[in-house]
Amino acid sequence: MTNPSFPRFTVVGHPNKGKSSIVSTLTQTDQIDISQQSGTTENATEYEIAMPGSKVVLVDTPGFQRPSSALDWLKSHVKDASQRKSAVEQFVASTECATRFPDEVKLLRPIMSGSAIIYVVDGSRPYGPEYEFEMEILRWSGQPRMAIINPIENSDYVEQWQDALHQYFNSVKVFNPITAEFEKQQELFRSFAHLNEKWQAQLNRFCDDLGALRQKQFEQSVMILEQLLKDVCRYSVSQKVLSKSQAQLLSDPLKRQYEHWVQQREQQAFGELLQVFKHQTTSLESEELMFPPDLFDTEQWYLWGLNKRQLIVAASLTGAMGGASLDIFTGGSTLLVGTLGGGTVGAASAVLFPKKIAKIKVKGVSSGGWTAAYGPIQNQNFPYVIMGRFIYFYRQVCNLSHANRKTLNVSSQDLQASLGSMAKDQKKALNVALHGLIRQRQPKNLRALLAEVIQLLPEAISEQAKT
Ligand SMILES: Nc1nc2c(ncn2[C@@H]2O[C@H](COP(=O)(O)OP(=O)(O)O)[C@@H](O)[C@H]2O)c(=O)[nH]1
Ligand SMILES: [Mg+2]
Repeated sequence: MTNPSFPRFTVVGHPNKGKSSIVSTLTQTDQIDISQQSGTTENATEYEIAMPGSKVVLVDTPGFQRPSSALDWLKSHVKDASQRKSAVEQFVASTECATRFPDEVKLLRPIMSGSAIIYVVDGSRPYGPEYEFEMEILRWSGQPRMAIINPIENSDYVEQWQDALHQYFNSVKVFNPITAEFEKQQELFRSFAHLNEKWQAQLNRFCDDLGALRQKQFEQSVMILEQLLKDVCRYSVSQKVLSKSQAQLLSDPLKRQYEHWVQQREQQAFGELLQVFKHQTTSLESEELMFPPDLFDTEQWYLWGLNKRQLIVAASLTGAMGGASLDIFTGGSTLLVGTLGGGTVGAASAVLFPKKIAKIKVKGVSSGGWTAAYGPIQNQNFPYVIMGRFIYFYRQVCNLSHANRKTLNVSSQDLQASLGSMAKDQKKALNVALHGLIRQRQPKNLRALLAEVIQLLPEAISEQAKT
């Protein structure tokens, strides 16, 4: 049994009101069964949320099944209000009740051993007197209690519920476990702190720990992206053969091998990200986690990375095209870059976007024989594409509640607008760093820049990802 001095909350209510969903979201685990099937949760189960300096326990329970008869039993065992709490204790200990009211006994047991109560209702369904039996039983327990209104389909009856619930509960909150983002979850824990004074300090500490964990998850995500970019920008594949003509034949197979590796490497990064956020059941192997558009369809790349004009502007800021060619495109003035004509864009893109992502290189080896090599990458947009796709996925993962069991996808997302909104200095620094990767350098400020870019992207992406 968990030490009762830790804050403990038992989540109770009618079946199918989202109790398990709330526990899943708050404990940040997707290992809890959630289903439309009534009776999915059969036993009271404890879930610990252990932080470096604090711990909270949530108890998921089966729903009330026979609250009206259970209340009758309780009423028949008291003479006056002073005996109510001990009647509930008797109820929990009684073998007769364990047979007649197994669900009620299971859900009341952790409450009577010292846990606070979280009562869950559905704000999209009307209030009705049938809920009063269970609320009355909970009141009899004498334990600190709050109610959560879960607006499952809509908020139509939230106000009506609030009026009723306030008569039975110290505190009433609206909370949707499927859509609640991190801040909402943290806020809910903060409101738990007011339920029981002796837990207040621990719960505040716990909320601070949650914030620290979140920050750590962010930093780990940035590191995963940084490593991904470094790896894909430096990757190349080669093979030794005997003759030049054999080497030339290797162009296609090497290219395929190269592309496959990059795709796998990207998937690996997505998998690492899911782990950081403890999404264990979201499988990367699933069909839905394919990543269209094909990474190597250059036309599609512009959707992910920068468009041609943005790349030219970025390149001109960094001198990536070399002084001479830049003069041709801009008439010698970077001020003109913003007003590039179509022809100039075309000419510049020939420099910036070699037809192939990478080139096949065939070389004679001094010790005899030939090598054919494919890679590393040459296309300037490549790191932007990798970055854009990763951030899109990151946004979904970090905002995905653990009760939300939908399959994640990466769909075509226009990142141009958001990258375009970066300050000029930032844009330039980022481009220098990414260009450095292509030139096989190790830019020192890359991680800091990526952290800025990840934070900069608009909420629009997470909004879109929610639906
Ligand atoms: N759309 C939506 N569905 C929800 C929400 N909360 C729960 N559900 C769904 O309602 C069903 C019952 O949820 P569950 O957590 O198992 O309820 P419990 O029986 O009270 O534990 C599941 O299919 C959930 O996916 C919510 O806030 N929004
Ligand atoms: Mg359940």
